[in-house]
Amino acid sequence: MEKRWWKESVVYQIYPRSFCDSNGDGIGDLNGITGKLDYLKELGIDVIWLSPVYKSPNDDNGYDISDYQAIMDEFGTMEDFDRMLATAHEKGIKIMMDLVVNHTSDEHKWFIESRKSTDNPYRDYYIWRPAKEDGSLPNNWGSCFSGPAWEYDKTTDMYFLHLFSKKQPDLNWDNPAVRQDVFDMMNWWLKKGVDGFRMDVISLISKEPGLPDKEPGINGYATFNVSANGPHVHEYLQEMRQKALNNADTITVGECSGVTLEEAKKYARSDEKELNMVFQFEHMDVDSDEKAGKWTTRKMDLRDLKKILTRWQKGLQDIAWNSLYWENHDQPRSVSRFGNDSDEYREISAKMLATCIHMMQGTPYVYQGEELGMTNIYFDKLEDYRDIESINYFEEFTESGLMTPEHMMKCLMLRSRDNARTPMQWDDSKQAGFTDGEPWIKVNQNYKKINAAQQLEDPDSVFHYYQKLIRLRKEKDIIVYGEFEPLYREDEQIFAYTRKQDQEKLLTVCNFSDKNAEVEVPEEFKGAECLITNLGRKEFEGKIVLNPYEAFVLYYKH
Ligand code: TEU
Ligand code: CA
Repeated sequence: MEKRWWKESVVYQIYPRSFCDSNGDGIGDLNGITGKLDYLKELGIDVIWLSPVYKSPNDDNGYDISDYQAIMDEFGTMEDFDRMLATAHEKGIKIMMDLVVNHTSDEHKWFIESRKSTDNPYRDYYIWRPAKEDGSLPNNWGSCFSGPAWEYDKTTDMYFLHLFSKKQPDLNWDNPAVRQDVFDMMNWWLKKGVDGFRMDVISLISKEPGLPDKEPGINGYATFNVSANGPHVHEYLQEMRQKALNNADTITVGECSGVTLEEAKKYARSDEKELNMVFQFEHMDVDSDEKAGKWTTRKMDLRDLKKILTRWQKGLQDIAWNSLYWENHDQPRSVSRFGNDSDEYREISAKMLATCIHMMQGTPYVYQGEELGMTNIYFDKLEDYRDIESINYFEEFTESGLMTPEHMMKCLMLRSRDNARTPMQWDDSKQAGFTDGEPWIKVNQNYKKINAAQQLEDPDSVFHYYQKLIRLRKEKDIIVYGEFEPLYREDEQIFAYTRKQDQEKLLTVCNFSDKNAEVEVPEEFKGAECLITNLGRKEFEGKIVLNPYEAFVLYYKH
């Protein structure tokens, strides 16, 4: 397998609004990030994925961009950005930008022009359609944030497409001028010295010709994923590779909603004609409901999770490259979702989850606070929520009678994106050391117990466990490149697998349950060395009984 630095790296995602506020306005900012680079250096990560910092009216917290070449007022200035980039580089940390080009803000100058008249030069930068003959919407597609994906604009008596909020009109990638403008913008950032891009919903950029109606979901609209993996998406990404990405040594990951294994082999094929890797979502849907999607209180069945991750591990082996993640700014906290956030098991289960994901094949991503075992916030009042998705769906589902307010509130508590967006917990001072002012979203009240300062002091903390996993990756090539093979596929409590490469092998065993679990350590690991474990076990031979959420990794060299 080809060796690549981006395969050997660990990426850390920063959601700037919630990371660190340097000036007391309650909103995290670029200078706040610069001040915490030593913390990240200490953790040992190689690359930062920076969620959007561009100029934005913040309808969707920066994922609605009104100027790709300017910094959001609340986050600072371009000089602040340049200083952050230079300081990161001095410390050997790379910066990966969030490229949000499926859509812009409706306040972007292209859209302001586009909506003026049907013959404006920017008209075809977006997707405009008249109503159907009977006066109904152009098609039945829905927005990811509830309601239809079409917004009426009276100036030209037409609708524009928005797969996300109505302040996020979709760009028309079939227009070569759009593509060229995007590539020019990417080159401008590459010239500045950024090291790559995480590409927001890049799987959605090529829309099916004719924009046909699709199977409707629970609220009567087809999901935004109907636009995934469209007819020209690979062609456009290959063009992007040639016209922009090849101008630098980049790391790229496509956020690919609706991606299948077969499609991922095209996006992330090892011939490097498109992207280095993709974020797939199958394991994020493991606790979804067939009809209501994420808005459910369902718990996952471990066997489903194993089946999904095993399929991706084996399916991409030697063909393409995986990204590995439990969390990001769109998902609830993993320790609350896949582990156990009770006082008794929070730390142990956070370490178990970290072991499980970091020992697989692929590039691991750590989302801010995950390395502390930060938990869901479980807001129980709508007014505490800030996320457009949570607020819109609460209104739509309860007003239409699809769900009772009580049930919908329970779903939000478990699934809202705001669970991951509460401020980073730096220390036990007021507002968790995130800000001197009033934070834009409430701080989780468990910050006195769960915070970075305390964990930096404690050699057994979740932080130091992540640090060790990251260090091990630098010491043992097999953690990056070894071939994956699952064990005990039908076991309902244990996720175990091996990695093999030449004379070396690894065994990872994780108990995902709050009960003891019996496991037989394979003969071939007799006498193996333990690389890491979350409960201090010393004996690893034959039949052993694992404690709740126990995990360990054995290493053997012939
Ligand atoms: O997310 C798009 C996406 O497919 C989802 O992760 C989606 O937001 C989630 O499933 C809803 O529950 C990206 C960004 O990561 C997200 O923050 C933006 O809101 C969205 O695109 C629009 O830019
Ligand atoms: Ca600030």
